[in-house]
Amino acid sequence: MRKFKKAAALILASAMMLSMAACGENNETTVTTEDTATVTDASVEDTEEVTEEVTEEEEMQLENGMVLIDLNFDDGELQDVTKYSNGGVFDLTVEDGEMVVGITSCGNLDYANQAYYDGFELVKGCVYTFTFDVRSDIDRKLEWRLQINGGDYHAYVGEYIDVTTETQTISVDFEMEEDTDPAPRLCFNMGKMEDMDADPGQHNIYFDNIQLVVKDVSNAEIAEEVAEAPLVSVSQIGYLPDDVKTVIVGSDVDETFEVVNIETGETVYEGTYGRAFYDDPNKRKTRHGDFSEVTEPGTYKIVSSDSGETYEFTIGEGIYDDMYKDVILMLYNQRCGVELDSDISGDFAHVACHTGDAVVYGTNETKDVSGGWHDAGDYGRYVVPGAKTVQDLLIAYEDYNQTADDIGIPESGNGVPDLLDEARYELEWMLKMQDTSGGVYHKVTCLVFPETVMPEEENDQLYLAPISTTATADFAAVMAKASLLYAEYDADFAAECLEAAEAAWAYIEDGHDNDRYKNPDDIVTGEYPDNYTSDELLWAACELYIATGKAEYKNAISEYSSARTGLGWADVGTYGMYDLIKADVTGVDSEIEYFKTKIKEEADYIVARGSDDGYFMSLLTTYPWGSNMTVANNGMTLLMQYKISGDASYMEFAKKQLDYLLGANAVGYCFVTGYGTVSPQSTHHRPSMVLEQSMPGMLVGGPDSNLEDPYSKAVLYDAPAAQRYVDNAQSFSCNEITIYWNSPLIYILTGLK
Ligand code: 9MR
Ligand code: ZN
Repeated sequence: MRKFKKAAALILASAMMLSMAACGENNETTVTTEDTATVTDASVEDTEEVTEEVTEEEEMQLENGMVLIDLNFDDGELQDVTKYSNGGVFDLTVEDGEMVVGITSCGNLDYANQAYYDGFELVKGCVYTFTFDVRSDIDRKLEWRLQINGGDYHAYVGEYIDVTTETQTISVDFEMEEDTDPAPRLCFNMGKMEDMDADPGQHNIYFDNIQLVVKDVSNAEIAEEVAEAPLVSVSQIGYLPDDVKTVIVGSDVDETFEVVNIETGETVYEGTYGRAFYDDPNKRKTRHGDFSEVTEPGTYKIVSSDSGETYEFTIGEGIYDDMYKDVILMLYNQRCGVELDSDISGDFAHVACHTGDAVVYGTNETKDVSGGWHDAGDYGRYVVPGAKTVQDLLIAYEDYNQTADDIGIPESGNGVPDLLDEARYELEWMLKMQDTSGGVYHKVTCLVFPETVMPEEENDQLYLAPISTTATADFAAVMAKASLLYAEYDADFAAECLEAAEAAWAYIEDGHDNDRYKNPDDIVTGEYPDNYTSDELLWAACELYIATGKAEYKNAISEYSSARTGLGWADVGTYGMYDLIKADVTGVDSEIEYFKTKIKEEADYIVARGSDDGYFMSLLTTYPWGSNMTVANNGMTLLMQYKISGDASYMEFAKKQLDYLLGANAVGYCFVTGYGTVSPQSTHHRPSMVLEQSMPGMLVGGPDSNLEDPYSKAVLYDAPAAQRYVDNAQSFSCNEITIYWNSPLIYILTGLK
């Protein structure tokens, strides 16, 4: 099996970044310097050779005297030094070959004014010299630090220093005592220092010749060999006996495979792979092998004659049962404003959080909006993604008659299906998020993201962010739908939902169809921005028409019928179209026909594109933040099309999307925590970070080809698109979790289990 030295690759990464910075090159393409290796990014067909070159380079790369940070500002550029303010006011410029921090206000925190720099590495055991020149218009303190860029942001090294009008050269030697960090952050904190009685007012601080140099590599610890993902993959959970079963190998070697029963050691099936084809998202050749003939329940692995073997998996009925409960209980564990029961949540139990009233942003008014689910690894509660999550639960219940009342939430056994009970927890909160005008507040969060603390320890003031069209329309849609589904269990609640839905619609119709959400300057939590609102309006109109039969909603359906399809938090059109098709209401025949063609087109595209992909994905080479949601949503579209058409081939392809999420992918992960042989351990989920164990049943975001956090930028820059995934809590764009990534998984599991 192909192995590589992680540290070596990382060291080379730093060197590459340095040389790219030197030649002003931002994109990650071929870098050739005289005495370093040549690493090609495009067409890495012969990976073996490239890997060896990287390994050979390792000792040569980390050597005494190597300059990792070199900021002299001589060319008038900030050289990627970035400004970050937390309540302070300042600007960052370069004048006369120096970096000038022009401070107007020091705010309230020592990091209220911060300048930072990323893009280097600190290797365990290595000794470094950190140097810079600094002076200031006034005598004051500042703090410099080289810190972990995530979690508790602790400093590896740093100090508070007194700066004066005289230029001083600060020079510190230090050894990196902690584990190698491929993506630390250098920062200068210039906010309110402890010894400041009053804000010192306008002043400048000047920096020059900021350098980090390798001083002594003799005790540097080169990381141990790390095995890459297996080249042969299947779902790590497994297959129902009658499933179509495919093994995927990322190689073009002409080889065969055997399905081996783990208990008996016997080979129960011998197979051959199909043709090899180039798989662009993984930059290598791929082959598929079919082992559907194996139907006998048991535990197996697949051994390929040349490329190694898969992890164990099971064939049998009920293989998803435990996971199914946990992915639903994940929502229970995200409940806010209530104590979590330790019998259900185990170590993740906690007392009620976020119980204080929220301030309506820009007013003195306060409001109780307790309840609902925490969105993700942060504790914000956002209406837009909450509505998607609720809808996924509602249609999982409706489409598959999923009336299970034994999932293990506190309401289990109350005679109401658990999917409805869990969804109601969010719906009750959403009702509180509606203003008396009918409009719905976009979200409730503190001004900034919380530190790495348990939810009850986030005690800053909560704010209700302004009303938005998307929140109001999404709210109208799920409330209208809820009014139908809850009627048989609680007529009063159903009536309340419908009234709220109609009030929300009326608010939009009243000339408020233009409330495009944007974070106010001082609220920096998740934005969920979306300028395109026709799909939200279509969804609301469809659900309201189904619930009431009123002409105004029918008219709105035709007005917005050309809206985009989609099942994300931003594109929601398919929800309305699908429900309208299912409800088969009168008066909208032509729209229903048109929506059928739209959903079919979408499903056919997923199948057509996915059939040419190594892992049956339709994403080509763009894996967005939360790509696992796209995959799960594609599974939903396919299951919807199966329901509409009765054509089982769509269901078969939906199962391929599930297989990918559970291990049939190029990175070798079952993306649901706690399940499969290899699942994410280090998730960007604050309770999991505090407790140093990942809560089970969470679907992580997955590969993000756009590298949207510093950690993934540092370690994945040379990985092909579909392999830009890293199991590290600092990588919030790969390894966070959300309620609306779990919910499409709940839907497809409900349909496929
Ligand atoms: O899921 C969201 C993703 O589609 C966006 O690209 C990203 C950046 O805007 O934000 C994601 O949502 C995050 C939200 O803003 C705050 N809570 C955590 C969410 C998941 O990372
Ligand atoms: Zn909370």
